[in-house]
Amino acid sequence: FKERNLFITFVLGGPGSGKGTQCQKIVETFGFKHLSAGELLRREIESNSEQWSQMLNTIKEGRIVPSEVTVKLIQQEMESSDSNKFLIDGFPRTEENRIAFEKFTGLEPNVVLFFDCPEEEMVKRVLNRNEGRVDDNIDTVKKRLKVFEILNLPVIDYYSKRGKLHKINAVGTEDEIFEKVRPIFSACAG
Ligand code: UP5
Ligand code: MG
Repeated sequence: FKERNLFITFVLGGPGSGKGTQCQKIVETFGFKHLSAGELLRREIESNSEQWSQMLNTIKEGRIVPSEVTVKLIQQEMESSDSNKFLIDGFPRTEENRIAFEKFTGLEPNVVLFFDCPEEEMVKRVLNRNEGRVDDNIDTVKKRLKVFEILNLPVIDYYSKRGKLHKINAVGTEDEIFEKVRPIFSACAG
């Protein structure tokens, strides 16, 4: 990895804050490789891997899958990609995730985005999504919000203190929000 001179962006925010939506726009405009940790886990469950039933339960409960599982999936994707610019969406969820990623990959993010969205708006978006996700129901959303607040906010705080955090108000249309994202990458990853 070290020799590849990678540019890594972590994309954080609560459930339904628009991480996936904005990542798609960043990919179209700046040509990053998008890796959604949640998507990788859902794909792993569908492929009937050894731990699929445990992972499915964890996601239904809105809890966090063990770091070694997620980090391994992300690392494999990065190794098999020829891109140098990665958007890692929805990871790290916990301080433990963050430390495991640093330890196993030897990498740190260049930039961290945080889509800051009010809870009512996040709930509304998730419940409207209708893509058949097992965790898009009111009970699980409430749990996901709690887990976000307790476990992910400390990670966000960590990157804020290190001067890597870009906090973006995630209320508005998708295009309005992207106009706040664009300058971050125009400046550093053009
Ligand atoms: N939408 C988007 N932008 C909008 C806007 N500006 N105005 C109005 N609507 C907007 O958006 C959500 C919905 O809102 C969509 O319908 C969209 O069209 C609309 P989306 O871009 O999908 O939001 P996103 O932040 O990506 O929401 P998501 O639900 O994917 O976030 P989560 O963080 O909850 O889900 P994720 O897939 O990352 O994780 C799922 C679960 O996997 C976790 O709860 C956890 O159990 C597990 N997980 C781990 O254990 N470890 C990990 O490292 C990652 C995940
Ligand atoms: Mg998503």
